[in-house]
Amino acid sequence: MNVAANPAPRRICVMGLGYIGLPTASLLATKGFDVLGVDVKPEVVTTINAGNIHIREPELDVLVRSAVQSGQLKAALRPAAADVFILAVPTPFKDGHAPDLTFVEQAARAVAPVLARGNLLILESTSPVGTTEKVGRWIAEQRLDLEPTDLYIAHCPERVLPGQILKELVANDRIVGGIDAASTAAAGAFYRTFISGKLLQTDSRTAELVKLAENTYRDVNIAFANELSMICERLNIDVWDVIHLANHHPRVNILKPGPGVGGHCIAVDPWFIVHSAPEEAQLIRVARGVNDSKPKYVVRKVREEASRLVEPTIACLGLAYKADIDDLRESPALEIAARLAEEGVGRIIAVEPHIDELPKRLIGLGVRPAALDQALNEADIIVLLVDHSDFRSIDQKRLDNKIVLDTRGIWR
Ligand code: SAJ
Repeated sequence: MNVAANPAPRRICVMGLGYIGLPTASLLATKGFDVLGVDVKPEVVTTINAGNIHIREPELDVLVRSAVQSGQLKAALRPAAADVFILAVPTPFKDGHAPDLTFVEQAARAVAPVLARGNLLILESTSPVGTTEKVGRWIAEQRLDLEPTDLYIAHCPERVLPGQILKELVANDRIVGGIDAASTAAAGAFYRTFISGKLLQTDSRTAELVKLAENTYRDVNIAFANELSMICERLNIDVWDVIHLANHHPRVNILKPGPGVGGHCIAVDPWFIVHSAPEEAQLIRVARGVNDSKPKYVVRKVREEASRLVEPTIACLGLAYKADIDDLRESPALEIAARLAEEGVGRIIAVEPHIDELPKRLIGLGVRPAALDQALNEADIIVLLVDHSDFRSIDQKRLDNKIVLDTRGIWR
């Protein structure tokens, strides 16, 4: 029998104050919980304790400021005793696309000394199947004084879309899977206190695979769209017409092609499935390959156009991994701009309205930052890489007499 869970948890400790941890910590703080947010980076802790934020996400600044001002949210470098612990740390991959669980292990081992009987520990990080059970084992190694049934351990994968995090944090349905039935119930009861979506209960291994399956489904669908775009190019057919018309079928929903798939989730998570079932995960691996090859394909297209001009100026519009955000992680747009510069395809200028400074890698390659207006004036070739709102709304007459490669289909 499990030791009784705290029926009214009050103190929450959130490990990791990134795109998931910070919104979660500040939301819980504004719901009246006493929240300690923990991050390994001192500058992140200082920024948050001053009521500021280190990432951009709509309305997050207001939420964090009010959470900190009310005294309900504090940031620190180390965890402290609490009723509920949430691990929201990155789960990247290492060489060979093998999952890197270093941050999860470090977070689990960091909380182990402060855990007490009846505590609930939730892993929100997207993780390979079996990770939640591993968290339990890492803690057991350090806390020989605790029985397995003294703690409640569950996976509740984050599912929020960057750009809409605060809305989706509350509104999305959540999957909760414990390492045993009591853990599932305890985690479910906790989330019910602050989400309005449905709570769907299962075990931890199923919850882990559900999350991976969601992102992989999207990756495979986008790979299909990307492959279709290359087929259309060969057949001289407009891919956007094909997808628009096909999607009028009641059971067809093809996603959009683009310059490739970026971000820290969709381009990463399918590898966790491939790594755990390499022989079976054939389609998933090929889809990853298709999406990863798209930036090179775009570079080749730009090179073909550039070869017809003498020293062309090429404007790359957008560097973020998707529209209306500042996140450059795994961004295909960034990769394309860098490759164009590396290969000396032309004089490269880059427009990214959501960042203040170009990444060092691009500066080192001689890429110059530009405002949109300036880029539209100076460029011979315009490569639209991100469908930011600022780019959608330009007067299309500005594109006359330019060579335009619109990888997102926004100017059709
Ligand atoms: N993309 C396309 N075509 C499309 C849709 C997206 O090329 O039709 C590209 C985007 O431009 C971007 C990449 O795919 O480069 C990923 O963008 P996204 O908006 O599909 O997803 P993320 O990575 O921002 O967030 C995803 C979401 N997962 C699903 O929609 C199934 C989100 O709900 C997850 O919480 C998040 O991953 C995560 O953290 O796992």
